[in-house]
Amino acid sequence: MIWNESIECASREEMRKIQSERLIDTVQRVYQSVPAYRRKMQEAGLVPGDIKSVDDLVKLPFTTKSDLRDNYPFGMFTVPMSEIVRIHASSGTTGKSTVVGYTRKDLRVWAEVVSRTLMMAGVHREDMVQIAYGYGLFTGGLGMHYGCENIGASVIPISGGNTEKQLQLMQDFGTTVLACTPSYSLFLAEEMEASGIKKEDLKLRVGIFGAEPWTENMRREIESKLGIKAIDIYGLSEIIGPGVSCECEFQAGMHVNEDHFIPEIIDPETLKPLPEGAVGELVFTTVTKEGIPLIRYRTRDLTRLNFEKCQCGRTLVRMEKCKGRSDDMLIIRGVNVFPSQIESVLLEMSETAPHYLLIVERENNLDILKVMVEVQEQFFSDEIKMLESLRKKITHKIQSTLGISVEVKLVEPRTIERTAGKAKRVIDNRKI
Ligand code: DLL
Repeated sequence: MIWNESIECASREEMRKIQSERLIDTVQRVYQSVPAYRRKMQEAGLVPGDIKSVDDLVKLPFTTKSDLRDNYPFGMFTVPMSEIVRIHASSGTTGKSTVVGYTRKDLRVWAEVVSRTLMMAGVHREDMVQIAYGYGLFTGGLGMHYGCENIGASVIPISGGNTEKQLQLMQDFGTTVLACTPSYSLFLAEEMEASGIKKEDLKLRVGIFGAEPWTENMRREIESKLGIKAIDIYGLSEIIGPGVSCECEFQAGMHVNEDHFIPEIIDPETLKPLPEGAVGELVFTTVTKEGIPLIRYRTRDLTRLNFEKCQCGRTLVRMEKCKGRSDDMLIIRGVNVFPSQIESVLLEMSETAPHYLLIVERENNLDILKVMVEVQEQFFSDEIKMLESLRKKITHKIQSTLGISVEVKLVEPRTIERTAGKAKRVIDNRKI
């Protein structure tokens, strides 16, 4: 089943026409209402009239996370706050989060694109969908929620965590669709095994997994342990949240909802567009968003595009599974973490040196973040009590900045390796 056949199966010419009309309108709107965009376009010697079709997209300047930080919190919004009905946020590179706002129409578009992705995954109104993505500032929970309601499926808005209850409701309510991060689905599978629940005891059929990178090997493991079809869903808060793209039942790349979000692939070094099929950094331009439209937003995710028609009948361009990032962002238990966030916490404290090492492990399918921190000479003491209270203080500060738990280990001054070149701050031991 296809949710919106005329769009999802449109010819390339039809799609380009829709994109061009919407792009022209978006560029006009951002130029008029957002000083930051007007300035950037003026610097590039552009006026909105120069953008006549999608072919002119490449003329426009890029937008990055730092533009959002510089205009924190609402400076990139194109409408007055009275039009904004929802706010979400994700991690910024330092202390300030990346904030996005939605108008009523934006929420309708979001429900529409998530509805399409659910149908791609083979979900329908008879399904019972357990949403174990976090609800709150993170876009995962609420984003999936309204899409599910829109197609008429029954939603269990359980949010993340509380594993015992997840398993209980899965059995009692007969959950058929599980939506969560792929690593959490494996954790659930392991807990099932430990508590003697067999996959045959459940009615699970489909999993909609995203918000973090995962491999084909992980897919095979999840599919066999839970007895389901595991579907990859992609999105980012800046563009809308989940629902930017998703796999169909053929699991051969994620169909991008390109009538709303136009993708491009660029070389992250030269910033030049790459030829069709090449791997590079994914860039999106939103062409229907009202609250915070983004022009050529650099996602930092690396992938490639495939414009061939899919076996499912959809013509929406497909993006391959993400192959990594062009920056140092980590995703720990679905939460985006920038090493610079930890650095800024340490810089604020007099007891610590800004020398640290992050070690990421996956134990029982759960990500563990260990932070080794160097203590300043004058604060380093042999007294265990004092060091322990300092460790607790640092742990608390880092946890409240990142929003996830961390294990902090204090180390003696000058023990973290110094390098002449780029410091190696992260050791990621997860096999993903
Ligand atoms: O993670 C939105 C989302 C929620 C997507 C639920 C899918 C399901 P952010 O917190 O802003 O938004 O993080 C966005 O997460 O730039 C990617 O690096 C990564 N990411 C998201 N989906 C995938 C995926 C949500 N399927 C960042 N594969 C993005 C790999 C993903 N990475």
